[in-house]
Amino acid sequence: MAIPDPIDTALERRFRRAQFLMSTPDHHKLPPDEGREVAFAGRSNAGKSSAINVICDQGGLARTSKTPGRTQQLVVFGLDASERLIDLPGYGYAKVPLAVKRDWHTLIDAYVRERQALAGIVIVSDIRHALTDFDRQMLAYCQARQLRCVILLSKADKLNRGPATETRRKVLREIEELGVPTAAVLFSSLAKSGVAEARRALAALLDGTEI
Ligand SMILES: Nc1nc2c(ncn2[C@@H]2O[C@H](COP(=O)(O)OP(=O)(O)OP(=O)(O)O)[C@@H](O)[C@H]2O)c(=O)[nH]1
Ligand SMILES: [Mg+2]
Repeated sequence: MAIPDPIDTALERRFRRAQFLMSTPDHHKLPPDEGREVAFAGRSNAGKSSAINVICDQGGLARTSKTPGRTQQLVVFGLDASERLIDLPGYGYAKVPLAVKRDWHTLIDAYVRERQALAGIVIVSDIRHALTDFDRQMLAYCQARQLRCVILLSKADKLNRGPATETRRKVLREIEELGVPTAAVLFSSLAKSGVAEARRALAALLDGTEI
């Protein structure tokens, strides 16, 4: 068996500490806007909540569901007193009433535009559909706010290695022109692949180190 890298072991410990803090439909009710946080954004059903659970090695931490539209508020997990992960509602879910969809979009937009503690965005994008127009919109926000970004190409278990690697290359090529510092990770919550790489990229967002 391979000996785990000490950096990865330390990061596993860091993310395992995640605890549910609160959820709110109002970004003004979040914990005080200080410290650092990283938010998980992406299309409904892309696998945001599942990714948080695998990265934090806690099956039931964030609620997941087969049907899109599970996460409906800003859900906050604390890693320690000054570091948080935020699970955002999914974008683009067709089946909720238009008024509700508008509320979610307004919530996400306001949070991403105003939150000072936001240290970076994780865009979770189903590798079979990456990038979506929503993902591009999030990247535009990152560009406007000079936020760094990690793209988790999720459900990588659904593609063979070759096409998965090609998608990653294509995504990075597209983003290059935006000038947003970005990492792209082939990730599967199901197969638990890309987890150590995802933790390293997230830690870099939180720590302000190179991604
Ligand atoms: N095959 C496969 N399925 C996955 C993976 N990650 C998530 N899923 C499935 O995709 C569905 C949606 O997962 P969630 O984590 O709830 O997705 P979400 O992005 O949080 O969805 P919303 O909260 O509705 O926006 C669930 O049925 C998961 O089991 C993965 O890596 N591989
Ligand atoms: Mg969710």
